[in-house]
Amino acid sequence: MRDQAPAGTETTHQGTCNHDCPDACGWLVTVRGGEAVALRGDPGHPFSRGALCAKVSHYLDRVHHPDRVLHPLRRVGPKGEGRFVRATWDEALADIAARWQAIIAESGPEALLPYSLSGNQGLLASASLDLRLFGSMGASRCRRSICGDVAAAGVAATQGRPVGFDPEDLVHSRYIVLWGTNTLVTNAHLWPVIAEARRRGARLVVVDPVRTRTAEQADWHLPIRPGGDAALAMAMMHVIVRDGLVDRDYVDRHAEGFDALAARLAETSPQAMAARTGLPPEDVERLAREFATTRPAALRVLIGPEHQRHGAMAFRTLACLPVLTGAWRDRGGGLCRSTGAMQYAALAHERLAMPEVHRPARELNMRDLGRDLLDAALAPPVRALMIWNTNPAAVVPGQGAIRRGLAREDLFTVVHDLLVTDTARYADWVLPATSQLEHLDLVPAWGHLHLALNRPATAPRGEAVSNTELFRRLARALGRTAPWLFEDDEALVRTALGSGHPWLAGVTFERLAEEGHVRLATPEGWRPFAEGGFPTPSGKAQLLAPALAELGVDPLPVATAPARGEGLQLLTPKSLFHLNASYADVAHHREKAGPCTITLCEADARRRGLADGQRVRVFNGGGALTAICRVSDAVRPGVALMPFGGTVDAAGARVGANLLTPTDPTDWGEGSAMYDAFVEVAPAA
Ligand SMILES: Nc1nc2c(c(=O)[nH]1)N[C@H]1C(S)=C(S)[C@@H](COP(=O)(O)OP(=O)(O)OC[C@H]3O[C@@H](n4cnc5c(=O)[nH]c(N)nc54)[C@H](O)[C@@H]3O)O[C@H]1N2
Ligand SMILES: Nc1nc2c(c(=O)[nH]1)N[C@H]1C(S)=C(S)[C@@H](COP(=O)(O)OP(=O)(O)OC[C@H]3O[C@@H](n4cnc5c(=O)[nH]c(N)nc54)[C@H](O)[C@@H]3O)O[C@H]1N2
Ligand SMILES: [Mo]
Repeated sequence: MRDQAPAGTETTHQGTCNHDCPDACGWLVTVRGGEAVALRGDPGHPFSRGALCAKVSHYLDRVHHPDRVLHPLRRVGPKGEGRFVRATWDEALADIAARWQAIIAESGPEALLPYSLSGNQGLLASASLDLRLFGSMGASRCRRSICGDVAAAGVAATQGRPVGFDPEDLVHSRYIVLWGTNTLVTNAHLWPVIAEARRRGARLVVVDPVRTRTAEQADWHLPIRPGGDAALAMAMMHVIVRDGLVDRDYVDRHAEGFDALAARLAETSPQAMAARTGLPPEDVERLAREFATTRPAALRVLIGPEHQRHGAMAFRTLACLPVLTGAWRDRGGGLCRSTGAMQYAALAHERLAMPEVHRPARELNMRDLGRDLLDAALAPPVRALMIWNTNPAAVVPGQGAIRRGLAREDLFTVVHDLLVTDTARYADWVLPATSQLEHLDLVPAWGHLHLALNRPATAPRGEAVSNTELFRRLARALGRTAPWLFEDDEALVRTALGSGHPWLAGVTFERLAEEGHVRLATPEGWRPFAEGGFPTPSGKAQLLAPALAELGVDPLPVATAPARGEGLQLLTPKSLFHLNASYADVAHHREKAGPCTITLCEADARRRGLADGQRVRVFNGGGALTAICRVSDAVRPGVALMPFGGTVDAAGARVGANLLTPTDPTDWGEGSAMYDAFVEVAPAA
């Protein structure tokens, strides 16, 4: 550790990015005199190979941010204003414990809502002592629903578990469809793998309503109508069945429900689906034939289409495609998605969570935070909120209601973060969190199979503490004594590694400390479903999924209709210079990201009398904000694009895209149909 190094000595430390991103990149940080002075990509990291993204290459600006929270802060001004004074940890912990205990005595433990997502996706930081502490208190549970749940639920309906093949195996693919994922922006370190596949002859297709940076680079872009994904997959399957391109041997042995599906597909020709897909039938014919006849053929997805009302059906239906064509037989063929489920399967995450000590408690969906905070009839009401690893005032749909809820005078809110976020501005207490340079953690990636150990490179700045240290301190302040609430970080890592899972064979704390990262030991040339073996009750892929009927969902895939609404459908996907709502607070980043924009096609702009560069008012029932209008054929008619992540609008008001997103649920999977937003755009007054 640099603390032991003589003054003036420069040391280099290996670490891993823990932002909520598939890439989980390796970095090297140079430390001089106890201060991190330079951070660069680790050329030895097998996936990120020395490259960092536009955000993390400036990570030290977050570490040394002039507004970094370095001490506990107690609110002095009104909620939302963001005025605080410094306090000690003892004062903060004593007050928090006393307030929680009083609330629990009056209203029961469910009146406390611990609320978190994966802002730090380290295993310790996101799913360890927090679950033990709040689970054993009987506090309300937070359903982390707004990222990936819907995609996973949809894929699992077809495959049993939402696993795909190793993304690095895309190098073997000869046909790659990036289906609703903007790889160059959201998963940039996969690009070299795709580029290598193309050098070896692969064709790259993008299915996205927007001509994204990724679509610009593809061989072929299909600008699908938002929400048209299930219809497109059904139309493709129609062609595949009609033209005899089904792998009958694979389907007969490894799938159930083919005849029922084939009967339904009679109705879903590319022509019949054209209004739903928004695509010319001849393009769909060609896509279907190319996908079915090129080997290996891969569908690459992350989450884009899940934020539509039929998001789960979209993923369920497109997971049927590689079953019909037998694409799973090939290395680099099948469905390629989040590797999170694989990493978690290998790690003893249940032993970190200790479900056996949890008391029964209600679950509140994070998507519904605004509604729940404002619901007087909720029994018990949410009276205390503990928030870490997320910034709901910026990232959760229905920003207006969330802020009204957070402003409730009778709500006691504690936020643990590195900066005073939009959410922290409403807190009674803001507690200082460590940066990724300052804590120990195990980082399971969801975009590749390398597991990393992140060791602290510097001491925590100020009085910052890691998430696990926060929960140990809270447990102590609450008078708890059970030893499992105080397990130290290294012991937690060792516990997580102790699953006995074959993919972790030979992986010890010592080895990880030495090497920094290891690849999960999946079998060489692993093809998850080459020989079937789907983890469903029958062991077969479920083209017909009886379990869905129990959820009130059609057990067969359905070519669901896109959402309809007044005005333009507003898509608010990820942007290059933001990591969700992080980095909006770093000044030069804000400049690079530029002001809040909304992009419309020429016809939609003309109809509203709008010109490129003009200041416009964007509004719907959720509220109104100011943006700069961009006119471009990169978006389809009827669609408006406002990248998500900024925390102020073009007039400087503290609002973002989620002011305009609805809180509607998805079909199943309990997620958020946040891209089913409809807005009007008019010249700004
Ligand atoms: N730079 C950057 N990288 C990030 C993040 C970030 O904020 N910034 N966030 C990280 C996180 S948390 C996640 S979950 C991943 C997400 O990674 P992705 O899933 O790749 O990203 P999204 O931007 O959510 O959506 C991808 C694409 O879906 C398209 N889309 C929207 N609706 C539809 C539809 O109905 N059908 C189809 N086919 N496409 C549709 C959008 O236009 C968008 O281009 O990115 C991670 N990486
Ligand atoms: N309109 C719209 N809304 C969206 C999306 C979209 O595409 N469009 N995407 C959705 C998706 S996929 C996601 S994942 C969510 C992301 O939503 P969030 O997870 O809330 O997004 P981040 O900005 O990554 O916020 C994480 C917060 O955690 C803090 N943090 C980082 N490390 C630590 C730590 O070690 N300890 C503590 N205590 N705090 C830490 C960061 O400083 C930051 O404030 O947003 C969702 N919302
Ligand atoms: Mo996400």
